[in-house]
Amino acid sequence: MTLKFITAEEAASFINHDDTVGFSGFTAAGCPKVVPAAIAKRADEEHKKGNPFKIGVCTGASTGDKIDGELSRVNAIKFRTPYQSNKDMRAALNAHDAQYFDMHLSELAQDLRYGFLGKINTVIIEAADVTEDGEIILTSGVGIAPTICRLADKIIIELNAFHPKEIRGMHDIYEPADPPYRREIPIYTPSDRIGKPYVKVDPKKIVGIVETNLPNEGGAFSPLDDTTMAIGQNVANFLVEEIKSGRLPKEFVPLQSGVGNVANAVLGCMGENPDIPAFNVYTEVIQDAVISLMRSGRVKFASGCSLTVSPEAMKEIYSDLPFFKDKILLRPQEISNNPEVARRLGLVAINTALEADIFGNVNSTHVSGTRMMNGIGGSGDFTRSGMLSIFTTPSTAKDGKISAFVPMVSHMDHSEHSVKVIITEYGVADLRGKSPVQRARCIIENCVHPDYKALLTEYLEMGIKGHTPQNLNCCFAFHQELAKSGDMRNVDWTQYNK
Ligand code: 0RQ
Repeated sequence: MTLKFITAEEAASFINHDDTVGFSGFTAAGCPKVVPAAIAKRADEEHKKGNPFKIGVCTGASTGDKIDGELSRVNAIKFRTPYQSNKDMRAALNAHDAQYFDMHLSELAQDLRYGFLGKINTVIIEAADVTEDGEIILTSGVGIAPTICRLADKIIIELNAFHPKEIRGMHDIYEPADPPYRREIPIYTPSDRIGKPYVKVDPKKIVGIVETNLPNEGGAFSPLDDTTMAIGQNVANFLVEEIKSGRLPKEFVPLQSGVGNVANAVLGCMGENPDIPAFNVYTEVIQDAVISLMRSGRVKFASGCSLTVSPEAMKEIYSDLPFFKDKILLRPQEISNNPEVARRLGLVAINTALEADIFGNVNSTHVSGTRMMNGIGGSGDFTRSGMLSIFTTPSTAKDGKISAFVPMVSHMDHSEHSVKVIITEYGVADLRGKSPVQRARCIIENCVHPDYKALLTEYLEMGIKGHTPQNLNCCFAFHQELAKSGDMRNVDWTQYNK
């Protein structure tokens, strides 16, 4: 079958109002770029003519600005799942212009197959290569691409020459069967290859190919500050002690680490620590630190869902593919984040909290309980299933006006039953085996900023009876005070405990 080349505008004409569109990619890595922009233009034109034009958007995780940014700025998103981190998308969903379903990333592909989220009409897939018999070589992110390619009626390919065809071999495409036929996922070490290097589709479904030559969106990391470095070092030192005491095996276990500056710094600090053996990574986003640690031999292998790296790191990988290709596997998020595999491999899972309460519950998503920040992403997949689940956070935000530790989280993503360790720039709270009151004392002593220690100790000592001494009159006083005076440090318990 001869494949047909079309323009981005022609591709956009296949998308109709009310469609659900699936996009390849995971973070900005592997996302299509020119067709989404053409859809946004089309939506804008339809709106100006007085016609409705809004679509559902399903992709692996967050996207580049070309999808979430451009589409939400023209109010063209009806429904969005499973994760986002774009400021305009965030504004749209907090204003209810778009309905957002914040979900565990490992579950999306199967929920689509089960039919829980309705039909996917068309998919737009960024590819490094495509053959006439329907073999698609993905680029730097896999996400849900294999599943949505199978489920959709129409496939549009963005063939992006920025990604070399020689990337073939870096992907491991595998889709489990659905119950009652599902078997174990046969991954026993992070480097186990279980699938194919390509996504195979019926070529008749490919309605057109749009040629591009564009790098991934998304930028470099901020320079490391003292707080980030201190958190990174506290994590590395804690893990060394865990190995020395025999609670972690001396060969170590694979590591999962979340996205962002803190996660990147943690990996960097672990790589530099001579008491931590060279390690494997089994994670969702492979960040810059992993690439430099591969060069120095400190990271042996990385399995992930995307190469969420700076443009410089991407260039380095593509200029030396023979070195990196046998050290990296990119898998669908159903596999990279799979709870069965995370539990089997015994991951150390390190993710970031927005806030935590003194009893060990973690909020990763909602500012002051109401405003969505990004979403739970993969943090729940790994926290619940890893061998050792760690949350990191700076002890304060906004110049100290916000404490990361509050009496009760204003929204809960990870409960006290899953959170094992919390680490800030001040130290480590090891919550394993502790009662709620013991956990609170441990967090206040080791993690809380000095400005908030007395306030939180007073809260704990109010004389409330019960296993978890939560004072229902004033458990949200920190948040109320922030709304009232703009500074949680101004809390006066007598004003709230009435
Ligand atoms: O605000 O952007 O205005 O400066 O929140 O905070 O400290 O820069 O941390 O960028 O690592 O984000 C939890 C959001 C942390 C992220 C979260 C303000 C703070 C700053 C960002 P500014 P930092 P990060 C892998 C795993 C959930 C998903 C996940 C996240 C901004 O890590 O989305 O883990 N995690 N996925 O000032 C009000 C508070 C605040 C606060 C911080 N308590 N109240 N604002 N801020 N604490 C990724 C994937 O799944 C793909």
